[in-house]
Amino acid sequence: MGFSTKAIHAGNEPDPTTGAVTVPIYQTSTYAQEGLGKHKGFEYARTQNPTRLALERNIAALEGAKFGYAFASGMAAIDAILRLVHAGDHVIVSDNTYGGTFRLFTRILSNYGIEFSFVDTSDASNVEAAIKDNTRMVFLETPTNPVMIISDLQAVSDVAHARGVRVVCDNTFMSPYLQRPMEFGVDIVVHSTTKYLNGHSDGVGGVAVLNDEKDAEWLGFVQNGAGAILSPFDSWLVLRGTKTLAVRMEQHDKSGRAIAAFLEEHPKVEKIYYPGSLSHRQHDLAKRQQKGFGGMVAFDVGSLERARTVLEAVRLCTLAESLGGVETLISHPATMTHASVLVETRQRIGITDGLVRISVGLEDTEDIIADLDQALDKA
Ligand code: P1T
Repeated sequence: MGFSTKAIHAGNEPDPTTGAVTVPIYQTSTYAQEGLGKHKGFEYARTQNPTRLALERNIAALEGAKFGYAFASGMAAIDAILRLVHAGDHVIVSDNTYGGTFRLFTRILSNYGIEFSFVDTSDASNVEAAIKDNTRMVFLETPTNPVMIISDLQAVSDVAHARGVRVVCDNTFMSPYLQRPMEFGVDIVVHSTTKYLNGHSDGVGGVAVLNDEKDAEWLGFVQNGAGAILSPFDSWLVLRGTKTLAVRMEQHDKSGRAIAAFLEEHPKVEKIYYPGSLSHRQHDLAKRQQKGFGGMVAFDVGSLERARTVLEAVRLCTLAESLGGVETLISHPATMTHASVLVETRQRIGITDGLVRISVGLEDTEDIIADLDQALDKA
């Protein structure tokens, strides 16, 4: 079955009571039981909800996984996944991740005896070298937010599995349409559904999918036990979003490539970060494990002053955090999404004061380019 067929039908069976072709929003907190211990598989809405279940099945199918769990945000999904490790365990993390992931690991979870090592996972031998006897997880983000560093999913999975370590991949930037990490051996895939999966900038959510039965059972237990579930309405919005994921990603990818090419030639732009560009040092790897390059582009204009000018001069692009929606968003990682990352780390990775990030939306490509062009002219 093709990707779009799955996106439209997996988990989306017509409603058994009415035949409604769209899964209804089951806005209920509980379910009537026929007798003690006699029910239809639904007891209480934190534990099970048909709309959420439909979404979990849908995204699991798109990533090629058996099990899926939807959470109240991408961060809640990542937090739940980290409940698979315990005090005294060690986790290896890509040294460039979304700032919120870095903050969760270093400011919250490290207080509970979990040890984190941030390494450059773009070279699998760095991961291999960082594995210790107590390493239980490798957490990858690829491409990374915002400087688009790629990790070789197969190579990292191979070195981790050789030592019995599970591999998690945050696939938010690509969506399962452009990259399916499990096909390269990754054990758990996580998404902020807030982004491409929802696609319309109207809901916050997260999802984790996996195949291992024991880990899945525990993740389901954590979802219910800690309770950071996705609401029925937000589940429904994401279900609606994934139906058009393929066509949206095609257009994000098409415009992303055109805008990266425009920026690369622009005299005011010192450097661009886009895996689709031939100048990206990992272009070949990106081509191997991704179906396209997507709509996230970052570029450096050399100074905070020039970045501010661009960010404040755009008219069509909206200055805002987040990404993956229909409208083009522009942001300043150093002071916005990655403000919680240590300054030294930011400098080393390339998150400079002059770095600007664009989430290329679905407006006409030439309109986005014209807007960036007039804003860059002022810088
Ligand atoms: O915002 P939330 O749904 O909790 O998702 C967190 C998250 C996780 N992983 C990646 C790769 C992300 O980019 C994010 C959120 N990112 C932004 C809000 C942003 O503007 O980059």
